[in-house]
Amino acid sequence: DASAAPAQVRQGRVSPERTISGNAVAELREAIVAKLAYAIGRTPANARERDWFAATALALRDRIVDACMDSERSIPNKRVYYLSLEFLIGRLLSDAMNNLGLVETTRAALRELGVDLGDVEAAEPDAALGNGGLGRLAACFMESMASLSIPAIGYGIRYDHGLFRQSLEDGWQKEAPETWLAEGNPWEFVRPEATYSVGFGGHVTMSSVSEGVIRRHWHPAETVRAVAHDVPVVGWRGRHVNTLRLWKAEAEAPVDLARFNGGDHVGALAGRARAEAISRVLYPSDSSAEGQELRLRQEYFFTSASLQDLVRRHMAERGDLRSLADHAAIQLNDTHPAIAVPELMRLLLEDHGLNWEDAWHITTNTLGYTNHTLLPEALETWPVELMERVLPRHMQIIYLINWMHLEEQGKHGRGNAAQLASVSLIDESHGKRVRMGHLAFLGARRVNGVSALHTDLMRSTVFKDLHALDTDKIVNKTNGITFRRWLHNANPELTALAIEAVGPEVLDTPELLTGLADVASDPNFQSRYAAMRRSRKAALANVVTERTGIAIDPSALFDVQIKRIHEYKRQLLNVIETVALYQAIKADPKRDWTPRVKIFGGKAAPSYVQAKLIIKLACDVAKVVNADPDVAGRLTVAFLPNYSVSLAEAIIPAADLSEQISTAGMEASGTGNMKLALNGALTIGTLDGANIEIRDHVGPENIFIFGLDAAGVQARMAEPNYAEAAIAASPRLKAALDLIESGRFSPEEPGRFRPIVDDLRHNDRYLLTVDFDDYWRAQRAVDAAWNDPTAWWRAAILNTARMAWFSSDRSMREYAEEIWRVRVG
Ligand code: B1H
Repeated sequence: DASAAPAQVRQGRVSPERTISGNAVAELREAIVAKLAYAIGRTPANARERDWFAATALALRDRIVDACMDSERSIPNKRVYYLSLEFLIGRLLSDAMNNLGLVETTRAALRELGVDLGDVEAAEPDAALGNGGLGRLAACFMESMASLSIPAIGYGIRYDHGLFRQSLEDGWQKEAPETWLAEGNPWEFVRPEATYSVGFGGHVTMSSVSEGVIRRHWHPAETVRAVAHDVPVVGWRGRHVNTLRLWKAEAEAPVDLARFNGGDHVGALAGRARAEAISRVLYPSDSSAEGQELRLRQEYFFTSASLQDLVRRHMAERGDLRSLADHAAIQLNDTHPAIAVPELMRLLLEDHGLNWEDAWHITTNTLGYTNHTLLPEALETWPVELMERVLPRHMQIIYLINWMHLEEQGKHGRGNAAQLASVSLIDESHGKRVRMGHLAFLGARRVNGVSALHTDLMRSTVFKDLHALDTDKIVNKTNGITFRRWLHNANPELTALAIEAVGPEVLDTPELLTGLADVASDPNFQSRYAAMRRSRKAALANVVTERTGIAIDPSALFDVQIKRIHEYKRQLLNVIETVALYQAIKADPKRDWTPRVKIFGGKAAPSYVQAKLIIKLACDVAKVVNADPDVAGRLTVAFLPNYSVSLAEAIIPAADLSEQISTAGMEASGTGNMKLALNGALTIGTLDGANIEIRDHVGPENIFIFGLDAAGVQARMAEPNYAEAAIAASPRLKAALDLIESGRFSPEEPGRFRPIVDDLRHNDRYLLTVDFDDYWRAQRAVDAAWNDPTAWWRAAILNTARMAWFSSDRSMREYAEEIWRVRVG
């Protein structure tokens, strides 16, 4: 009910602007029209939405540049360098407007031109330079560092093609290239003066400098140019601006003139294609390591360019690399930039003439490493043979680091073969491979996990023996999310309610959200909170119908699972529960079933056959369920194609129930869980990753926990035939599996889902069968809770009230203090 909503809501967004001045509106309007004319070459009469977007972005970028000049007036004492192969930043316009306090000014300026701000925002392509949580975390951290005035530069790759576009053709995932740069990028500045050469291949020679000192020199066979493209990141209230510096790969020479003149006109371009391939496309796998040479080239390319850039900056500012650790903190986002360890050593040893001890001291006091997963298939290792061919000098340095590291073990009496094998940088169990996690661990001063449970598991499993060598090294830094995007921008109505209840200071101090607890039982506040949700659900229902043709009822419970499709995340558990619920409703159609809409969204890695089959199953189940009059109005299923950051912004405020149902011990943290709980969805989840900390904050009575915990999972996995036993003990599960196996959902191909059911019966690595009954129980508890609206909305409001700790501002303060030792603000 919009009439109950406060003024800001009807305008669509909250911003820190107290008043909009007519002058400011006129100025911005003129600026936009000028950009449209002189930067884009259009008139208001013939401009498309995309042109208005570009003109608006360029006009706002000018304001950011003004703020930037202020940020850069003095040299900061210490900078953070955040190296990440992924930055899943999504759209930037609403971030920029909101943080500059120019939302309403921009809206008014465009309105005077007859243009709707919402349409302009929708014309911005998502910058999908990441796969999922890891890349989105990097984007949230960049925004928080800018908002906290932590001087920082993010370094990554400017992929021509970000994460693929997903379509569903008869329920099968199809991938198409993503083309976010097709019409240019108005946010970026090309910096040709910041260009570096990055070498590959070749050989290493030696020379003796003076008595006893041998120096080694790398002669790469090939070099590629890395050209900086800067995207400004403006913080809250425009107080500070940082830079996201993305590298584009270019050939040293556009054509091979010798070959060209020899008549080989096509061959003359081969080198260029090979060089430019490095920044062509994002690898689309999430939580599994891609062992291809091009991937290694990407990793080294952006790491080397970034280190060269920061070393050059340090030399210009300080003149002596010995003080690097005092003025630079380099954070490695997972092992993807772990080659930074030998690369920084190489730069210090070869380009700057330091000795080994000094270089190692500087390296290990400058680097930090964040681990994001313990799944074996995601732990990066590179064959020694490949490393020797692509990065021969780095391989030598890695061997030397390893030699010294293992000698040290011997000195401390930890010399037994098994211990040495487990801490060695080289895994010799299936061909020689370099363990990038171990390399990053040794090279870093601090190593962190991303939730309390995950950090404990790092200490007790994958890094157990390394941890024993230095028990202070591993620390926990639970992930966070930026509230500016995931609450204020994505859910202006909820933000307006919060402002009304606890005051506008909540925009700066999320801890004030706890004040909502006082009104959690207030019927008036509850009804407005419910009205907020209802309007978001109506909006999402339109999106679902537009994109899938499926009609959904906004008064039903919206049950949402949005994330990459992966077996450990157990979308299949949710689908099987859907099938069981379908059977239960059909068996007893007269009962007052709680109306539910199950919404799925997420991409599968293109080569992940089983994950794609799970998508197909969800779509086939949806087709049968949605067409069955027996369940109409009680159960509807929709798979929304092409899940993305901007789609998440539409789904999250509309969710009643958040599915966080990974096998305990496998989801390092999760961050979608935080976004949904902050927006007042109740969580149904396992004791995994940050779910545990979410439960601790919102209270066990305001979350639905089920299933084995991580220790229980470990124990059960050791038992023989646990899946068989679980299925035999659960008639409901058995019936659901039998129905799927019978071909009921795939009559045109009855055996289609055999591989899924067979795997569950005989393998079930993710203990879906074991957790099924308790999941069913928890889902029925959700049904019952939904039927008590007063209790439901109270729990939802308490979720919003108690999620403040999950702000990425808190995460960044913790990193700043305990890992980077850099001042905030
Ligand atoms: C996470 C990845 C990841 N963990 C390999 N690991 C990749 C691994 O392209 N690759 O090779 C890409 C991504 N991503 C996620 O990080 C965790 O699964 C989440 O639980 C966590 O919330 C997120 C941020 O820490």
